[in-house]
This record gives sequence, C-alpha cells and structure tokens, in this order.
Amino acid sequence: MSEFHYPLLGTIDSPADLRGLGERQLEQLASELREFLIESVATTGGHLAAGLGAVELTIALHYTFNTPQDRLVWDIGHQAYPHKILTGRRDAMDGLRQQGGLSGFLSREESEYDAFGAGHSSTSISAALGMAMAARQTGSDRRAVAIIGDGAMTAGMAYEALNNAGDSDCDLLVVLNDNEMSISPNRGALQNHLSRLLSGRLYTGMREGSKHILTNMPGARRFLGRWEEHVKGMIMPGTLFEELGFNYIGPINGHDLPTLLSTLRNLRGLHGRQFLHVVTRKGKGYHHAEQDPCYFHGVSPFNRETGEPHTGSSRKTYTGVFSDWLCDMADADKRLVGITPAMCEGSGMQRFAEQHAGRYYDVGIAEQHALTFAAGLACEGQKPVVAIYSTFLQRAYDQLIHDIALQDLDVTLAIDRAGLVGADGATHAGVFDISFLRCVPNMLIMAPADERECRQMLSTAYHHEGPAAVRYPRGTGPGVETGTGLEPLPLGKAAICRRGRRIAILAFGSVLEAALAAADEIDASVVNMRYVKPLDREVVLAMAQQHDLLVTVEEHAIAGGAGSAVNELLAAERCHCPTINLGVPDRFIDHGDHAGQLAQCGLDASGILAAITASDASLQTTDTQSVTAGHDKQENLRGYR
Ligand SMILES: Cc1ncc(C[n+]2csc(CCOP(=O)(O)OP(=O)(O)O)c2C)c(N)n1
Repeated sequence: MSEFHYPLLGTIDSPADLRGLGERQLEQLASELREFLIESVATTGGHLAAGLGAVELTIALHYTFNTPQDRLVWDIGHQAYPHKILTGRRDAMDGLRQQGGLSGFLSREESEYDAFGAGHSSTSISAALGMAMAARQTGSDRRAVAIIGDGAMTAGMAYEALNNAGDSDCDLLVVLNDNEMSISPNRGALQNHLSRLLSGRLYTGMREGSKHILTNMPGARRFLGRWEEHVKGMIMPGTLFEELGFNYIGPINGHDLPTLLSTLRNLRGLHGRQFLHVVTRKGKGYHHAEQDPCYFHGVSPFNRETGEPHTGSSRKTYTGVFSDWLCDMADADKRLVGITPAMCEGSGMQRFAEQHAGRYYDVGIAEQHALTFAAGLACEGQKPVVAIYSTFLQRAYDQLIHDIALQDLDVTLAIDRAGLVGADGATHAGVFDISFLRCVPNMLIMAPADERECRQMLSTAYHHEGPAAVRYPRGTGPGVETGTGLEPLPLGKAAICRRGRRIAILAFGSVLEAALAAADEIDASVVNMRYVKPLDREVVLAMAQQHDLLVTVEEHAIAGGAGSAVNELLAAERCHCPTINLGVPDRFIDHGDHAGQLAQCGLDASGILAAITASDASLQTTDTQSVTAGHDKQENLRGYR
C-alpha cells in the first residue's frame, strides 16, 4: 500500500488510531478507504458494492463506539471489508478469500473485532441481543450494535429477534443500512414500508408526536435537543419498528458523516432498544458499481477503469445449465413456477424471470418460507421448482421434512453450489445436503457428473411425483453438450463407466472425472452412481461381489454422505467387501481455490489414488477395522468393513 496514496489510512492500524483523528479528518479518511477498497477488490475479487455503501457508517461506528469492548455485529459480513481494513487487516487485504488469507466474511478466529462469525443472512440482531443480555447479566456497560441491510431484514429470523428484544429490557442498537437493494432490488412489503418512510410522507407532521414519546424515554429530552440540531430525520411513532418495541430514529443520510456521528453519539448514551434507519447508496463512489450494484455485489478481479472482469470462462456453468433447462421446461409445461429466496442472479433465474414474470417468485431471504410456499403451490397442482444453494437449504430443513416430504408433495429442488465452494469458504460450503436429505423418507436425490446429466436429472426430478433434489456444483463441469431434450433418466439406475480388476470406485456426482483418472492408473472399475437415493442396489452389490475393495467418492462430508448409504446397504445385505469412503473430512474447510480444497481433502485424482494405494497395501498386512491417519487425505480412509 502506498503511503503516498493513502496518507491517513496508512496510519490507521486499529480503531484506537481512528479515534485519535479529529472529526474533520474523517471525510478524507472515508475517501481514502473507498479508494483502497476499490483497488483491493479489483485485484482479489470479492464483495464490493455493499462495502462501498457502508464506508461512512463503518467509520462512524468505530469512531463512536469503543470497539472491540463494544460489540459491532455485522450481518452476513459481505459489507464488512471497510471494517476489516480499519481493524488491523488493511495490509492482509491482498490475500482476501485466498488460502491462508483473510476470510471474505466475518470470523471470530480472524479478529477480536469480528464480534460474531457470519456469512449467512439475518443473524445479527439475535446475536447482538444475546450479547446485550449477557452484558446485563454480568453488569457490564458494553454496548451491542447489530448492523443489518434491508435485504437481510426480509428474513423471518430478524423479526424473531426484534420480537424477543422488544419485550426485554436490554440496551440494544439496531442499525438498518437501507440501500433498497438485496443482491438484486429488494422486494416485498417491508421494502414498500421503508420506501414510504424515505419518501417522507409518513413523517410529515409527526414532530410533535415524537417529542411526546421522547419525554417518556430516559435522557431523551436532552438527546432530542442536541440531536435535532444536527439531524434532519426524526423519531416517529407508527413505524413497524416502533410497534415492535423499538424507538425508531431516521431515516438519516448514511454518507453524511457529521449527521452519523452526532446521531450515533447520542444513541450510545441512550438506554433501551433503539432502531436507527440509515439510507445509503450501494456501490457509492465507484461509478461502475453505482450503475450496476447487482453485478458489483460480488465480482471476480476486474479492470478498475472499465469495470470489466479480467478473466471469464466461456464454458457454461452448471447454473447456466439449470437456467436453460428452467426456461425450456417452463415453455413445455405451464404449471411450472420458479422460486428463489433472493438469489435470482446466483441461481440463474434472470432469463426465466424475464420470460415468465407471472410464474417467477423472489420471496426475499426467506428459505424456510420458500419451501413451505412451494408446498402450498404443489397442493394446488402447480409444479414448483425451488432454486437454492446447498448451504442456504440448511435453513429450511423442517419445512422440507414437515411441509414437503411428509405430505409427499411434488416439489423440485435445484440445489446449486453443492460441494466445496472455493473463495466463499466454510460459511458457504455445500457439503451437508446429502446427509440431511437422504434420511428423509420420500426424497429422490441425484448428483450429476456432467452438464448433460444435470439437465437430464432436472427433468427426472421434475417428472417425478414427489420431492426430488438435484445437487450440482459451483462453476463449470467437464464441458459435455447438454442437448435440448427434456426426457427423464431411468429411475435409480447407475452407469458402469469402466470395467477393471480388484477395485471398484463408486463415484457420486462431480468427482467422476477424477475417479476415472485414478482408475486408469490402477485398472479399477468405475461406476457413475447418479442416484444417492434410491441407490442402485444391484450395481453396488454386484461390484462388492466382483471386487476386493470398494471405494466411494463424493464431494460432500463423509459423515452421513453417499458413502454411508453404500455402507448401510452392504451391512444390511451382510456383504463383507472392504470399503473406504472418500469425501470431505470431519472439519470445516477454509476458503481457497476450489482445486486446492479438493486436493486438501484428497478428492483429486492423485488423492483418490493415494488413498486406494494406502488401503490396498494395508489389505496385504491386515484385515482389521480402521486406517488411522494424521492429515486430511488419510482421515478420509474411514473404516474397513
Ligand atoms: C441465509 C442466506 N441466504 C442468502 C444469502 C445470500 N446473500 C448474501 S448478501 C445478500 C443480500 C443482502 O442484502 P442486504 O442485507 O440489503 O445487504 P446489501 O448487500 O444490500 O448491503 C444475499 C441474499 C445469505 N448470505 N444468507
């Protein structure tokens, strides 16, 4: 970092340094911070637009609150790069989202200023409330502040927390950072409410009402006097947040530092539950991001001047395969409806949304609701397709069991980002879905090995009457043409890809290519299993009978995964073929490049080969139960049977 470019920012190694600056210097700091952020993300890639919008808010919060003693709980964490830069991580930003470098989200392990780890949405108010109550229990005067976006405010969990807080006697500040955007424009009645607040219609003539309310708040008279001098916004009765037991303050301009500082300073002195509505512009200060905040929400490395990405694969991603299939199937079947919990772009639903606006639902960051909403549609004969990331499906587990599977409702789950997800890291890893789906009765679960199979499996899931899931990985596959057909695959049938000797590899989904490469070296048989549920029993049992060693491979947690399903089948059939399960070991895998993550887990060709060689050698000397190991590759060698 050049001190020439960043004369002030270069002196800030902690919020204490920041608090040593005079208020007049903060504008310059904001402009340096913004420049640094753009330069940094242009090089590393990552989340940009939200951080740009939160620059002044971040400075004002650290300036006013005594962090890390006071707790700042950022929601999701994608907007927290300015916070990282101001809290001692400035010089580490060049390793952002890379192996061994800074996380793209928030991590308690990474910094004492990250009061709460995050990556998933809408947890901040609950966590900050917990901290506020803990402070009360222990007699501490530390403050707890949740900073949450209008997108994150669409999730039920945020209201569960407000509802709980509204009935407690905690000191809690919730800052709503409202930029009218989720990843795409925010939707729903809440956004309409916020827009009405912004338009000013609601607060005309309410000044007197506010004063009346404030006289009943401790210290409020003094606060009102001081605050009104600086702030154009005001405390209004009648907002949703007032009804939930908070004092609503705002809306105020989140790029106006003097206003932010005086408001926050006053709020820090107030007890009770405060709700500050701050209005910001997503992408603020970088022309390209202001023009297209949706694209600049999360980007790969780009040219600063033009805003164009440096690299881009021309190959179709699995998301692209889903996108084409969805439009084609929607053309063929008028009953199809598409649902996304606020991930239109990420899930590849833009074209569908344009072409079939009447059958497209962005339900907000509301995964639980998305599934039960789909269940309701299915009850009435519609054919819902829910596009959802594996990691976010975790939020909707009871809805899947109780509302969909138990009633055997016809819902298709298009599960994107299944597997390790590279730079997004542990918070976003999709490595648990097989475990939590396959124990649910009525589920059909498939994992494609290439793009063509992905399309076929989506059709299979769609035509299957009942809940069905296709889990496909982030990024591109081997590059197989998908074709244009909409026919289903035969149900529950695996495909034998290679006949070899002694060893059979049962590959589930994306790992097939690596399994084939490993098998070539040792002349092993390879099966593309295709279905996790129902398993192709015949093929598994035949492979077990014809070989000395079975090897299951999947880009998923070993615990409870597809390999476990094979183990269960073999045990039930009293089939004693030695088996090893390769997959993601029992620990969280940090961010980094995807190929590196696979190698770390022993899921590339050489890792698979190494695991087999190690097991095969042990087979000569022992017929016992386990292979112990020190590092990840060997941890995969779980249990001979
Ligand atoms: C449970 C969950 N679902 C979806 C996401 C993906 N996601 C990340 S940021 C984001 C939009 C957040 O919007 P907002 O809170 O308004 O923040 P902004 O980016 O506008 O500052 C979404 C949907 C997530 N992180 N967690």
